Amino acid sequence: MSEAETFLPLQFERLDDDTMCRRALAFYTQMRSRRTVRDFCSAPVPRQVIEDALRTAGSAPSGANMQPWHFVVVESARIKRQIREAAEAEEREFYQRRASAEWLNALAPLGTDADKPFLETAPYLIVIFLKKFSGGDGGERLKNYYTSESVGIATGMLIAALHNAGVATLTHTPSPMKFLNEVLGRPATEKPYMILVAGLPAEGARVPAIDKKPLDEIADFM
Ligand code: IYR
Repeated sequence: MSEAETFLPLQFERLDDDTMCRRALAFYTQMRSRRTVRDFCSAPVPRQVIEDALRTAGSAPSGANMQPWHFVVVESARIKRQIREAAEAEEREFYQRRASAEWLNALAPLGTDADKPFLETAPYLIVIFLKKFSGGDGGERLKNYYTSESVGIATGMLIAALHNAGVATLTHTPSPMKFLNEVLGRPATEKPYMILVAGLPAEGARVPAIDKKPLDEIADFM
């Protein structure tokens, strides 16, 4: 049997129904308290928290287990400034020219604009790259599969892990994001997927009065 075909017994904790229900509700209660934060303070967060949250992200399922993600954690004030400058240049283009009226309308309740001070104030910018290819053992290129699904799942798990640890996040996607390859020295086979801004909210931070749809609007049972 080749190494690829080695199987091990599954480690699985069988829960009774009561425990399942209790844990599902407890997790939902915890997760629904998450809000996207746009106003960060510069208070530090232990590096260990970020490392363990990234381990959680790295445990996500992925197409053919290719794990088509790479995370660059930016703590350097100099690099954060470079990212802010490049991102704000793209955002000014977006808000002044590229965005349709319909898009700007949809964004209005969020109160966003081209100024992105959080790119410098937050202690961490976690830049997530999507890897179209993986390096094979012999230096050859291996194609990855379902990359956007895989990286989306890993990113969701990262957000949940950080929230669970008391870290606020903002999913930020300046468009286009190509500048991140250059600033962070990542190869052209990697596509910038998102900047996850992570840290603690500023004192008195406010969030838009928006809500999530109820279950009966987002799900059907047949
Ligand atoms: N990237 C821009 C615009 C933006 C777009 C969407 I869709 C949002 O949900 C939020 C913002 C910005 O960051 O301002």
